[in-house]
Amino acid sequence: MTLSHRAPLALLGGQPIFEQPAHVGRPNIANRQRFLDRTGEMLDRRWLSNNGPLVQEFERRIAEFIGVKHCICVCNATIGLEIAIRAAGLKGEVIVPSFTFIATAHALQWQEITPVFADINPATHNLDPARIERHITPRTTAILGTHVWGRPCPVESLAEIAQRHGLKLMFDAAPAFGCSHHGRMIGGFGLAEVFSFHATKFLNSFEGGAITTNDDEFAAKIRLMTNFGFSGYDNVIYIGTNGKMTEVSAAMGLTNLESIEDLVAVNRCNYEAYRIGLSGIPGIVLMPFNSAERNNYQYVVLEIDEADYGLTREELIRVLHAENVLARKYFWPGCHRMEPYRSVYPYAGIFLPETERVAARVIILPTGTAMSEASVALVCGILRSAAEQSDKIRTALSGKVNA
Ligand code: T4K
Repeated sequence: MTLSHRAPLALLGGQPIFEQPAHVGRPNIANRQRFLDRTGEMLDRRWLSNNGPLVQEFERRIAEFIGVKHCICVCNATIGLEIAIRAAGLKGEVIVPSFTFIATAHALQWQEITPVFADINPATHNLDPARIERHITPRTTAILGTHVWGRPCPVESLAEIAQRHGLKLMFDAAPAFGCSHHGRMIGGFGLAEVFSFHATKFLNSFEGGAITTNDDEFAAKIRLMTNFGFSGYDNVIYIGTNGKMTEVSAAMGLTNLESIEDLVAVNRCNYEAYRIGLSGIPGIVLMPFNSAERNNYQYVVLEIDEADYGLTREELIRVLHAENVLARKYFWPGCHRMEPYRSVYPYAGIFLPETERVAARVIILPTGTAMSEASVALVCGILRSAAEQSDKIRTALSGKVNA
């Protein structure tokens, strides 16, 4: 897979250090045989979707793992968010971070609810409670926080603000499966939380997600809304949609869930290798995780300070991509700079200085079972060489731009 980290950088005339692309979000596939056995049994049963036995088992296991009363699996987290938002009766305006995946905002706008973007705390990349109240208006109905990178939102402060203003509180927990906050697993906070099991998440069910809640009535409503609103044969009592998870997705999810500790261990090992390999490189800060909590370590997040590193984030991305390290810039440029929000609120950035600053500095590096400590060391070697040769790289890049 790899050549040598001593080879010249590809942008300076060398061969790419990685022969095959190293992706952010390469799927983890735990016990292949166990998955195939489950799938074979599923085919024998001829029960492929609509609340089948594998989905029921996956829901039970997730609820047990998190310690939450209800889990409803869905076909993806975006639909999960849409269902939870509709079931909660949100309307008008909902406060969300702009520093999140676009699905958080779109799930609201899709239902003609206005996402109102609030700024983040630059130290955590999560919503900053001190910057929320200025956005609350008579039309505000909820706060929808995202546990960015799987690091928990300031749940208590958000709950206090929500309660004081009579707002609902929900969480986009797409990246946070397997993470805890003050010793409690994420999934039980607010009215509901929504996880993603997309292929790129550390625990995947191909596509998929789950809505978790401790509210019995809310859970019952969500379950029906996920299946068109049907309450028994021939009786529809809500506007619903088709949010059902398939059996084959649940087979994958269950199989990966059985190996969750191994998957976390690999991510943790890679994270440690990055921490050691990046130490001492000026201008690079590796986002820390609180080791007193459970973390899934699925995102390796760097902030690049151009003045100290010698290259901008964009220049470094070009260096990495030339080496076949397909680092990403999540969540650049922020939801408020994407359509339709960019056109509707062209000046939203005035209220989002930290979002804009962080979004311009962040790089996400590959991890997961497709990476090894050795390949992580090579990525770190690239980052170190790039800093040492930043002048040459800038010259090479300006040549490419001018060519
Ligand atoms: N809220 C938050 C905070 C989220 O982060 C997300 C999803 C959601 C809500 C919505 O959840 P879902 O509705 O998706 O369940 C990816 C994922 O598609 C998306 O699920 C994820 N967040 C987001 C952070 O990342 P893209 O547009 O970056 O995906 P893409 O196609 O560029 O793939 C990422 C990398 O992974 C590429 O280098 C290719 C590689 N890859 C991808 C797939 C699917 C593979 O190697 N194998 C694969 O099978 O959004």
